[in-house]
Amino acid sequence: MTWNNPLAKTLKWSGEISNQAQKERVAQQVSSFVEDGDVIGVGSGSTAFLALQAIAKRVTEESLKIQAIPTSKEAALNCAALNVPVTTLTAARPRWGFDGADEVDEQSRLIKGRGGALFAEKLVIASSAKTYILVDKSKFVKKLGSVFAVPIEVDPRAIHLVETKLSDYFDPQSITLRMAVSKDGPVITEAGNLLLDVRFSEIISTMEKEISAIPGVIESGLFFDYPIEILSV
Ligand code: ABF
Repeated sequence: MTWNNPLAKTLKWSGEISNQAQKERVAQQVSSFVEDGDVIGVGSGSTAFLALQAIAKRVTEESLKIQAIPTSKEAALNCAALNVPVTTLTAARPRWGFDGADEVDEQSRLIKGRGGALFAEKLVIASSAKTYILVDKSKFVKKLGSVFAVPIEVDPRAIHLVETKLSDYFDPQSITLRMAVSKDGPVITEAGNLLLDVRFSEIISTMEKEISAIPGVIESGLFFDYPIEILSV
């Protein structure tokens, strides 16, 4: 019996993709790295979405066997829609992976997490031997935090504690609880947590570790010391 994948027709990026031509070029580039038998970490965001499509095309055309480890439910659904088999970090270690970013500085330090999937993104990046960070030119900044706030995922029970500690330790310019687009309530992450978007006057190299050490912080969107390679046009 033929199985018509019911998800295939759901494959569409919600909204407009900024700098799409540049993102498609890096997506094409990363798709050439796929080898038969690969286990690949699949990031979130529109650039990763384009890369996944380019990879799925090669997989179909060349009958490659790969497994994906998605970093969000959305990425998992896209894998399903493209007939890319998925596995988990408990079952396999990614040989490599790909993901996007919001900001990249001159030392290849990143801010990630605009889509709210930073926790899984960090787990997959930290578990992979290498992750290609796919960025268009708009993502490069001289000073980290120039455009985006730093997202911090927080257990709801610790929201006051974390806000207090962040204010005591770093004197941030602003701390905002991320709200749903409908404004009806806060964004709840896939792991059931809240997100704080924090603007700092300066982001220093010890900050990722210091923020993670606050009880109740799940992860921050600072990605400082991981085996990554920036891929841009
Ligand atoms: C994910 O998608 C996030 O960590 C980052 O915030 C975002 C980048 O989105 P896009 O590729 O759509 O610019 O990688």
